[in-house]
Amino acid sequence: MTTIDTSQPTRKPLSASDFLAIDLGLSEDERLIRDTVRYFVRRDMLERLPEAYAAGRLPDGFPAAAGDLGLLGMHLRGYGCAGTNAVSYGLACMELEAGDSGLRSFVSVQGSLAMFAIWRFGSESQKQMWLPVMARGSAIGCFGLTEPDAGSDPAGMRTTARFEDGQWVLNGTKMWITNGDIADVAVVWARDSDCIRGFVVPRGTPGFVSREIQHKMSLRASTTGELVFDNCRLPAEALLPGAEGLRAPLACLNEARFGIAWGAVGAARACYETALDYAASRTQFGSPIAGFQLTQAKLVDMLTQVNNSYLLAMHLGRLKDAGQLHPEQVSYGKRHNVQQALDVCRTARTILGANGITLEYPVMRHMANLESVLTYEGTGEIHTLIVGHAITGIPAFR
Ligand code: TGC
Ligand code: FAD
Repeated sequence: MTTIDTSQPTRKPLSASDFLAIDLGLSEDERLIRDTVRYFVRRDMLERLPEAYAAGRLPDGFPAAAGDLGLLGMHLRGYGCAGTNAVSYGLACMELEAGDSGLRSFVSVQGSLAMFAIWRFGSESQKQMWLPVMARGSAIGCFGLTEPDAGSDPAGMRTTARFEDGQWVLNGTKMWITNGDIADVAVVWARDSDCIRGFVVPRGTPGFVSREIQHKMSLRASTTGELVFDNCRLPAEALLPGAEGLRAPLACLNEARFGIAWGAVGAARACYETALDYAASRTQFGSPIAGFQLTQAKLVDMLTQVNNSYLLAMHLGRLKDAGQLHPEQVSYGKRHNVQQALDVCRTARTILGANGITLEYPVMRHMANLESVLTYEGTGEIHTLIVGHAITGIPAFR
């Protein structure tokens, strides 16, 4: 007689989005964080994003709302930060970027770049002064590494720091700095006579001005600025005492690149889901376009790209939580997931036809955003070279 094994859990129905049921591997806490951020983005942000994008600014109130939700510096411990695991931080990035890359960018720069730099390399008094207010979103931070003539090659920076009469004197220009024009505090990297060092520069310091970069066609729901230092004098305590050499800012980039590998999955998923819905309701030649084989092939390719990228992000997150993640693996993830997301967005755009080019649907907005995401935090080419170096042992940057 055959017996039925009733101890097997009931199989969950197939999802058209999380097709591989990757979510089954989430802990209860991770799921709760994911659902909270997803709900926040859908309820409070989605409708406002096209307008904010058109106006070229972050949705009003986003920094404080992100602070209230505990998203700012959420993977850091102490000083008012939530202290979540890496997977939870990744899930939050994914849900934010399903809204807009600008939301995830804000959270990346605040938490993974500006706060992380202070948390990892700062003095106790710098941490006490800045981290709790930044975690609440009542002080905004930025991270100034790139310069007009030093982008992919930050070792070529020209901004200088001179120690004179007990003070640091900064001179130089930082370019393309997310939140640069609205930040209350800038973490700035400059070269002294020995090496590259980091400084904490409050807004309003004499000799420091910032201005917004206008007319961006990408990442418009995010503000980008230029920072100019003209004999900007800082007290000795403005130095990040633990940061010495280029490895310090690069360590911050590892954190933010990890979040981008996740965020790109969110943007891709949003475009895939939009295309799937659209294809089901749009009729041509007497049939929904979802019924055409060519459209189904596109949808299945997109589904595969979204699920494979999500699996990769999850794997990197589990490695990070186990203390096993290498920077080169982060490069692999950022490179792959951003490339795939761009491809998904472009395919989704074709399914929406002419409607795909409007702000009424999120596809073109995501596509334009991802052009910045492909370039910042290390271009696709630079991440190719980082992985190429790792597997061949031969650096090919110079
Ligand atoms: P290289 O000689 O390889 O390294 C210098 C020192 O740094 C160490 N190192 C790292 N440390 C931690 N994490 C990493 N990922 C590291 N990579 C290298 C290295 O071991 C060495 O240490 P030491 O002790 O021997 O001195 O440096 P290189 O000059 O040859 O450059 C290497 C390269 C090209 C990979 C690097 O410069 C690079 O990653 N370039 C890309 C620049 C970039 O990503 N910029 C991003 C700016 S911030 C931004 O875009 C924010 S946008 C955010 C948003 O809005 O979301
Ligand atoms: P370049 O370095 O001049 O590169 C131009 C092209 O040459 C790219 O295709 C690049 O891949 C290629 N290239 C360069 N070197 C090589 C090589 N060795 N081999 C092959 N190809 C190569 N920076 C910050 O510090 N803080 C921020 O908050 C920040 N926010 C940003 C926000 C936005 C919206 C954007 C667009 C950029 C932001 N950046 C920020 C700057 C960003 O990190 C740089 O744009 C990026 O590092 C690339 O530098 P670049 O634009 O000068 O390009």
